[in-house]
Amino acid sequence: MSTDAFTTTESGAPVVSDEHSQTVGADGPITLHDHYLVEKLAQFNREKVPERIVHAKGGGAFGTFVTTHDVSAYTRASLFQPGASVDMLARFSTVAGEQGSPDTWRDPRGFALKFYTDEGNYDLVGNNTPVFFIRDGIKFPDFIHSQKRLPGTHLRDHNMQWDFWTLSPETAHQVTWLMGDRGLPASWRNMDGFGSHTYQWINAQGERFWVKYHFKTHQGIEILSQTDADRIAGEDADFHIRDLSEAIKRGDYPSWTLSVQIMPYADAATYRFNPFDLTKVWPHEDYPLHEVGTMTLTRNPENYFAQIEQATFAPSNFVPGIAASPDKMLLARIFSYADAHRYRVGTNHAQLPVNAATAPVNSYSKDGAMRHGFNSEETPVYAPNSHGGPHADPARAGAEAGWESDGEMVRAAATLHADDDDFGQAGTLVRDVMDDAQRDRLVGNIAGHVSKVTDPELLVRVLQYWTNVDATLGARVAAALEPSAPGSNEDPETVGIRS
Ligand code: HDE
Repeated sequence: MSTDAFTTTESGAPVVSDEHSQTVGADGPITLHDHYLVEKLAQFNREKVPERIVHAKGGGAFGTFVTTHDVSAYTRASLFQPGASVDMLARFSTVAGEQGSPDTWRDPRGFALKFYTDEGNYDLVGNNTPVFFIRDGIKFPDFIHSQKRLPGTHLRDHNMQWDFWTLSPETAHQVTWLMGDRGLPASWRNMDGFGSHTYQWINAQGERFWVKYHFKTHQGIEILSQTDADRIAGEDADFHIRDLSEAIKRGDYPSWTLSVQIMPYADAATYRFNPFDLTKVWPHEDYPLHEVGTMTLTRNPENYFAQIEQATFAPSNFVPGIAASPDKMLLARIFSYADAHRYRVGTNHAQLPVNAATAPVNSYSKDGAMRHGFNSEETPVYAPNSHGGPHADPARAGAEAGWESDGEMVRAAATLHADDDDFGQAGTLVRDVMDDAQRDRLVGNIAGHVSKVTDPELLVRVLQYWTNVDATLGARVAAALEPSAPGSNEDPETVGIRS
C-alpha cells in the first residue's frame, strides 16, 4: 500500500486523527458530534452476520470446472456440455461446530459448490459422504439439536447424540461413515465430495434421468487418527483453512474428478432400493460411474467475510437441464437455504459479488435492504406488460422438470423397495467396503465416542444399534467398552496416517 494512503470516514472524508477522540480541552468530555469515533464504535458492533446454524466453521476457494466428457445425452445444462469451462466457488465446512470450533472435530464435511454458468448460478451443496443421517427434513432441526448443546449446561452431550441416533435407526448408515475414516479427513483436499441426493438431469430432447454426483479427489484420501485430530484441535483450530489456503498459495492446486451415476427414469419405480432415500447409496455395480469433468481450485478469497462468510449456496439454484427429485430431504432443503440466506445475509444476498450470477438477471423483484443493482427505468416493474419487459421463455428454461405423482395427502414413510431397510447398507459398508484396519479404527472410534455415554439403558440400545449393523461389530464394540478391555477408552494408534 502506498505510503500516502490516508484514513477516511466510511463516507470517504479524510480524518484528523486515528489516535484521539474529540474532547473539550485535552482533558474534557468527548463531544457527541465526534461522528468518526461514533462511526468506528458503531461499525465495530455490527461486524458480524449471524453464523450459519449448521456448517458455521468453514473455508473455501475459487476455481474452475471443465467438462471433459460428453454427457450431453443426459443433460442439456450448458456447464456440462463437452469442453465447457465455468468459474466456481467451493466452501468446505464441519457441521455441528460453531464458527470458532476446530476444523478437525469428527463430523461430516460440507462440500458446497457454486458454478457461475451462462444459464445462471448452479449450486450443488453436498457433503464428503454419499448419504445423510435422516430421510425426512422434518427431523432435521431435532437431529441438529441433538448434536449441539444441552439447553441448560450449554454443553454437547453424547447421551443426547446417541439417544437420537438409536431412536432413529435410519441414521445407521451415515453414523457408520461418520465413525469411520471419512469422519476425520486429513484435509479438505484429501476427501471426496458427493451431491448425496438423487437429482434429475434432462437432455435437450426433454428426456429425464436420475443422477448421483461423485467428486473423487486427485490428492488421495488421507485421514487423521482420533488421537491426532484431538491433538491438532488443541494446536490449530484452523488446520484445514490453513492447509487449503497455503496449498493454493504455493500453487499446489487441489482438484477433483466429477463422475455421475445415471439411472434411467423408469428404473426408479422398481429399483431394489428407494432411489430417492438419502440414507442409501446406489451400488456402483448397479449404476456405474460416468466421468464428466474436473474441478480445480486455484484462487484464495481476498476477503474471507465478503466472499466466504457471506457466500450463499442454495439447492434451489438449478439451471436448465438439472432439477429436483422426489427426495424429501432435497425438497425441504430447496425451501430452507434461500430462507436462511434472506435471514442471515439479507434479502438481496444474491446481489453480493460472490453470489451474483454472471448470467444476466432479468427479474421483476425490486428494492429491499441494500439493493444496489436495478433494471433500466424503461423496464416495467410488472409482468405481463406491453412495454417489452422480460417474459418467461419455456424453451430456454426447459421442460418444467417434474415427475408423476398422485394419491391422498398423507404423512408417512416413503415406499419401501425390495432391499430397503435401515441397517443393510451400513452392514455392507462395514463387511464389504472397509478393510481390517478401517474396521479396527471404526471399533476404536465408536468405543471412544460411546464411552462418554452415561445412561446404562441407552448403552444397551447403542450396542443393539451396532449389532443391527453387523453382529461382529456389535460384539467388538461391546468388548472394547469393557472397562478391562486393553486401551478400551484409548483411541486407536496412529496407523500410518499423515498427522
Ligand atoms: Fe444443510 N443447511 N440442511 N445439509 N448444509 C445449511 O444453510 C438444511 C443437509 C449443507 O457452505 C444451512 O446457509 C436442511 C444435507 C452444507 O454455506 C441451512 C436440511 C446436506 C451447508 C441448512 C439440511 C447438507 C449447509 C445453514 C434437511 C448434504 C453449508 C446455513 C432437509 C447433502 C453451505 C445456511 C455453505 C447449510 C438447512 C440437510 C449440506 C440451515 C433443512 C442432507 C454443505 O439452510
